[in-house]
Amino acid sequence: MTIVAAAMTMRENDKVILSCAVTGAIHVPTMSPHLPVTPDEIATAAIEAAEAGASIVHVHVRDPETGEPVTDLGLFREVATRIREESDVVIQPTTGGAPTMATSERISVVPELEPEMASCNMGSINFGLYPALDAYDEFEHDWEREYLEGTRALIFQNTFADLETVLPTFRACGTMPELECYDVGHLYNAKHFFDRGLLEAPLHFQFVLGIHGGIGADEENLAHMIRVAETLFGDDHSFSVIGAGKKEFALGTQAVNVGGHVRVGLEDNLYLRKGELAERNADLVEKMADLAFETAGREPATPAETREFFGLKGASAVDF
Ligand code: KMH
Ligand code: ZN
Repeated sequence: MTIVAAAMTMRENDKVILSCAVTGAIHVPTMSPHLPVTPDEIATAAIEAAEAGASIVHVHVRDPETGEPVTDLGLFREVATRIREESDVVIQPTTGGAPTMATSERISVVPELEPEMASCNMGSINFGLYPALDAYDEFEHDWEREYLEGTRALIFQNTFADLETVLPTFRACGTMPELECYDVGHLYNAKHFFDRGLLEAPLHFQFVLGIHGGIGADEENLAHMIRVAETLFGDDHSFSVIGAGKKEFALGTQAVNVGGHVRVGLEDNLYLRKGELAERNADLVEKMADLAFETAGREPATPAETREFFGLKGASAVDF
């Protein structure tokens, strides 16, 4: 299938930047015994993912006892410090947190850690996790059912006003925003802020396909997002793709074949293949690295190459 007709002008990189999102806030512990929960489990998963080829690790934290997503800055620092003891991987904290958290709470990790990079969500959406309830009769922890059920009536809020506060915070901290776009309109939101000077090149997008409330995880949808980004941003941008759920590897392969980058990890997908839970985040990274090489001859970028490509301030400029 020809998925992008015109020649691409986006920023080129022969290597593929693999990100690994090791735990997130979408899945609950009942869904997989392999979901990292404690700071030690999260850090170990991140270190192993880096060893398998990820040059960025995307980090959320959870209550170590219950696995509930939290924004505890002490836990973020603990995880980051522990990763840094053993790896030079780019540590990318979330500012998406969980759809249940306030925007002001979610952004607080940026001024606290002043990381090289953090996720930045480019628009509001419904963020429905409740369909997963059908697959489970019982839950390990009391909070899980209510958490999933609550998303039926919840908006993941990232308004224009929110972004008018969030984007200057990134800039003040020297933190590069990775722009999470859950639908095509979010690219136009990014264009709006780019034109106003609140975002500056180079821009790096994470196209998130497959969230219930955002664009579906289909090849045609990804091709469309790539085309729109190309039209709006040309050589000012690069992109990576999350295929949430079972399309993780199909959409990842589509992305690498046209010069894009890929995120995998238990935040987005619990399965290594149909019916087989992934035991380690590193196994997902390894599988994607193999696919990228087999289908496009692209090797994983090292953390140093990723820092250079994005112009990140570097690990030595970060205090953890
Ligand atoms: N949870 C994903 C769908 C964030 O943490 O800021 C996207 C994400 C956003 O990782
Ligand atoms: Zn996340």
